[in-house]
Parts: sequence; C-alpha cells; structure tokens
Amino acid sequence: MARRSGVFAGGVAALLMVAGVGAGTAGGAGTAAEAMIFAGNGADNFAPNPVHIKPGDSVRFVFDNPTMPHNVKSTSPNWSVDTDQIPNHPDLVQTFTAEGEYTFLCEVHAGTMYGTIIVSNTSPTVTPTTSPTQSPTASPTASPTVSATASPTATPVTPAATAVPTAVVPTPAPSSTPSDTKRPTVSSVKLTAVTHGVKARFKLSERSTVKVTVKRGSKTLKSVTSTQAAGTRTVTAKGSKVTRGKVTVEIRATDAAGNTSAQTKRSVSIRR
Ligand SMILES: [Cu+2]
Repeated sequence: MARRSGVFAGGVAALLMVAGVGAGTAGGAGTAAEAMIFAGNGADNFAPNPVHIKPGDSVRFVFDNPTMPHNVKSTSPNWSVDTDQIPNHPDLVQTFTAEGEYTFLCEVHAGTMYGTIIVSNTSPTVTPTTSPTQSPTASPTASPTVSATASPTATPVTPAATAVPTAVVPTPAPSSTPSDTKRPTVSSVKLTAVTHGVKARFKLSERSTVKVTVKRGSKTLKSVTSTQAAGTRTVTAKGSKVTRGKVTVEIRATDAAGNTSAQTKRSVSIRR
C-alpha cells in the first residue's frame, strides 16, 4: 500500500493547521509545527534522528534522490505507514497527536536507514530541521568558556619570577671597588741576608698580595709572591741563583681592589 500522506488521530483539521504554519516554523504552545526528516539525502539514512515533536505537530519526510529507491515503513505498532520503494519519492507528511515513540525504516536500506519520532509534551519544541544541531552545541560552549577564562588568571603569577633578575642586578655591591682607591703601603723595610736568599721584614698597611723580587742588576734571581695580612710581615725569598754578592730586593704590594703600592727597593749583600 502506498500512503503519501496521513493524519493519525488528528483528523483533517490538524493537517490544515500544519499547512498554515509552514515548513520549518517552530510552534509555540498550542500551535502545531512541522519537523523535517531528510531521507537518503547524501547518505542512506534518516536525518536528524531521533526527531522530537509535541502532540499535534507533524513530520515531513523529504526525499532527494532521483535514482536510489527509498521508502518509509513504520516498525512500531502505534502507527501504520508503508510507502512504495521508489526513486524520487514524494514528500510524506505525518501528523502525530498522541504521545509516544514512533519508529520506522527504509526497507531498501534497513541496516542503516531507520529512525524514531518522539512525540512528547515534555520534549523540546519542534525546531526547524536545520537547527537541531545548533541547540545542543550552543549550550555546552557557554560554560567551558567561563572556566577557560578563569585559569589564565592563575598563569600571571609566573611573572613574579621576572622580579628575581631585577633583584640580582643591584647585587653587584662591589661598592667596595669604587670606594677603595687607597693604595697599600710597604714601610719599615728590613732586609736580612740568609743562605742563598733574603729575609724581608716590612710593615703592610692592608691585606695584599706581596711580591718580593731579588735581583742582580736587571736580572731576577728569585721572586716570591704571597698574600699577607696587614701588619708586620716576613717574607723569605731563597733560590740557588741567589749567590754571593750584592743584590737588590724589590717589594710591591697589591690589594684586592688592584691598588698597587709604590715599589720599595733596598740592597743587601749575600754572603753565602
Ligand atoms: Cu533507503
């Protein structure tokens, strides 16, 4: 049997109401509306599925395939539809007045092409066939955006780390360097000849690196460098090259800041 259109428990009056509303128009309370189901449009299925309508609303099956045969056959006992399995199937409009779930399939593609019409007063109002995809997507997007914006606020805390380098910069408090321009002094020098060397006793004004050099003419016989604290110090410079005869001893001190004392030069005679 081939029923192109039918009204279930609704009568002619309901059908006229639907026609007056027009396809795709969502109805308010007490107003009938029409939902569309695309049959075999791009794929062998019914879309959307399921479809939610209110009692009194109708469903329009829209076929758009000139070569592939499709049909609509009810598979739940609460309604009865069985259209021809033909290409270019004409639209099928059905109106539902009683709440319930109405199932159906295409007999040509029973494995993939089936659906359910849910008629309920509590289910969402019929929306134009294109919008069912919109409404589910709209609400979820709203809440994630809130939480997403919340977390970035935590991230700015990290910039606090940037403050650390700023603290490091002033640290070069080598304010000691510019302030210490005072040169160390070597005074009260007393030289004593020892075997193959010279013992130098002197007074140092500040902690310095002291270099004691034993020379004969311009030739260095022995050189000793050591760090000495301020005060009276003794440095012995001994070496095999320091032989009998007159030698010159040079003493020079350099403090931590790099200030160098004037050079002290004394002569002493090595006896053995
Ligand atoms: Cu089909």
